[in-house]
Amino acid sequence: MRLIPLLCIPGVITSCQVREHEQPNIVFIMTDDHGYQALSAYGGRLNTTPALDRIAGEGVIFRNSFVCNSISAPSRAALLTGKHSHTNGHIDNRHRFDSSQVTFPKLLREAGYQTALIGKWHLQSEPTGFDYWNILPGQGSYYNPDFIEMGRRYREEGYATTIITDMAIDWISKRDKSKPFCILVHHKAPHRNWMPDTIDFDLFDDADFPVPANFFDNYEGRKGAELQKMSIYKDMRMASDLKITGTDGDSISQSEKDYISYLGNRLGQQHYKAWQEEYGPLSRDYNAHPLTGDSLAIFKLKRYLTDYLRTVQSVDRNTGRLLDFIDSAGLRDNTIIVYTSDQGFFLGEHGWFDKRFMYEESFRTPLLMRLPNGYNTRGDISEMVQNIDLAPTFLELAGVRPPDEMQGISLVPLLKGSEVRKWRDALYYHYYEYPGEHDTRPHYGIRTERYKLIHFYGDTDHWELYDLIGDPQEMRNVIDDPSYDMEEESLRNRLAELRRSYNVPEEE
Ligand code: SGN
Ligand code: CA
Repeated sequence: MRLIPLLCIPGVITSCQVREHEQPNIVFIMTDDHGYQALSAYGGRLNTTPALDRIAGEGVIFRNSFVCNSISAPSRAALLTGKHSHTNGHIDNRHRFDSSQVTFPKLLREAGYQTALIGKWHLQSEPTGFDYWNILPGQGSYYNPDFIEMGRRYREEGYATTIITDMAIDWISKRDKSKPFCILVHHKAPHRNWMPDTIDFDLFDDADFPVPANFFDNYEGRKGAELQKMSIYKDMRMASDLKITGTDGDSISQSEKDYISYLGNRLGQQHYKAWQEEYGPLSRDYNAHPLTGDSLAIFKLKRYLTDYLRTVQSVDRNTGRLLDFIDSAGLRDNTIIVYTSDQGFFLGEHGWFDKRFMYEESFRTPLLMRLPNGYNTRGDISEMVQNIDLAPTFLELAGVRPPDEMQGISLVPLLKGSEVRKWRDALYYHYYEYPGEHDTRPHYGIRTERYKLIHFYGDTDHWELYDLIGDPQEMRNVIDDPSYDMEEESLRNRLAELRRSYNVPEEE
């Protein structure tokens, strides 16, 4: 454990062991596309995640945690910089991160931390601010993934989630023990195309997943929701997404050809055999009794959830392994464990997969923390927090004053259990990527505890207003309902104010 030297007066070393004077280690675990609905601590009924629940059970669970732009690279840039997308410049997945920017790993390093990044990065430019980095190129592969270790590209045998966890444990074991450390353990899972570890093939075989009440949503009165291509029924691919091959008969689609050749190149003999044994019979059964209409939609939903949740179980098991290692290495008391995802995900709500929207399932993201000694809070934290808050939080924990230019708010007062009289009462959100995969239209908006106002633009120009108390699933756009006129006006003003306070350019 390292103490901030200025606060240590020789001879009174015990006074330095007061919580505020320690620099805790930081283990920042992040997954890619893990919706809170698939994490049992959030009350989901789809699966059980004992290790992730353990973080919440021994620490805190943020019940109202959100992102500022629900897509991978922008979310990662916001996390590193503590800034909204328009400020850090990384507005969509196509950009290259300006790595000369101030980020929390750089500042931690200056404050004496040893820093490491392992796993998904997705920012195109090389990582900066890390003593050690080993990243998946682009989206990375589930099986036998390529890695780029400090500039050297090579292939690692095995399953990505397990490999990334092994690497994290290895780095922590071999670190310079005279310094505090911060490690980013960033998984690929459970990102599309949801390829489970072969050891998880028996999971969820007999599961009877509930079909979300709005699975057959017709998007009436919600143009933003109507304009997309992320329908499980229409847009999910039988072969690469659902692993059901041969449905095109003799005229095999290019997408199925690509999937088969990907498997051949990536899986290696042993995994390929297990893969065929798992999905061969499923494909044969399906082709013997092909489905159409609603039955096909529900078949696709269940097939999707089965593989998605299997990849989540591997994350859970590996996180358990990492937690056990941290505890057995004697690091428990002076280490903060943070678990989050780069954004939420649709698991059949509105008939969808993917994210991008400011609607609840993708706007929210799980956030769990197990706290080091001296931080007394346990259980639920209900304040609205956002991914831009993590950078200032990590800095304050390390005794570093977050730079004024960071737009997030440190969560430390919430973690200390101090009475927080005034917390933010509104969140700003902005999604930009268009045209792009899934066709989600660009939009920005404001969310308060009760309401959400969204402006969709681009080749559309319309507003949506939701009253989340009576309509948590966002099925009724009340923008034209006169009984909401007053709320609408006040939300429009508040949104304009928020945009001014975050210096959003007028034209965006
Ligand atoms: C891939 C996926 C998309 C997904 C994006 C962005 N298609 O392109 O479904 O929205 O990644 O995801 S796939 O067929 O190639 O799997 S993100 O999390 O990296 O932003
Ligand atoms: Ca993602």
